[in-house]
Amino acid sequence: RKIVLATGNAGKVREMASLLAAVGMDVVAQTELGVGSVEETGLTFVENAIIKARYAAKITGLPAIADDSGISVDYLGGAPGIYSARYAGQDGNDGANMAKLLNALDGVPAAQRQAQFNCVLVYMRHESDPTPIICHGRWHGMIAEQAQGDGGFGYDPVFWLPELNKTAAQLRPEEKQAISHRGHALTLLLEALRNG
Ligand code: ITT
Repeated sequence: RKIVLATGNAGKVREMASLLAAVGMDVVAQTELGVGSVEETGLTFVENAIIKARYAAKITGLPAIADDSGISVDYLGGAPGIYSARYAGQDGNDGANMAKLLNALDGVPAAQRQAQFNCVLVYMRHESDPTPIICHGRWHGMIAEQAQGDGGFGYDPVFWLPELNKTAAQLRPEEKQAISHRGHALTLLLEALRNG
């Protein structure tokens, strides 16, 4: 049975679809089924992921997996967090978002540039599933002084990994998957689906 990936973000689809297909899941992106975006009115990653999964399940009649994620910067009190996609305006422009973030940290020393990515994945069997599966992954790093690398998506070029001396955008897809917030959340989700 098909499962709809409840995201309009091509980067997320790339990172999730192949792994899910590899374990035999028949996944299809919501855009291929004509599902548009829904307003994310929640105050947490969990609430927004549920809103998106529920909406896609309702429109398609299929089980749905949604991803709500973002980057939280210590120096900014956790911003942009759930507002990461809209940090520099409604259109979710990666370049503008990164430019705004680098600007907000201009002159801030390395020791105060800690950040983390969070990813919440929600699996809903149907629109009114009362017990959605909720998985959370986290990834610690720092905000780079400038963007580097062209892999990944979103904020990856400014997410600096001191122990690897690289940004997330300088990792190969399988390297990112092994350590990222989304990779961790996906591992947990697959485990939960296997057990239940
Ligand atoms: P959907 O809601 O359709 O899934 P979206 O891009 O609007 O797409 P979010 O509301 O969850 O998704 O926003 C996620 C934000 O966090 C967005 O700015 C992404 O670029 C960023 N982000 C999430 N995971 C990331 C990753 O692995 N690398 C870089 N940036 C990431």
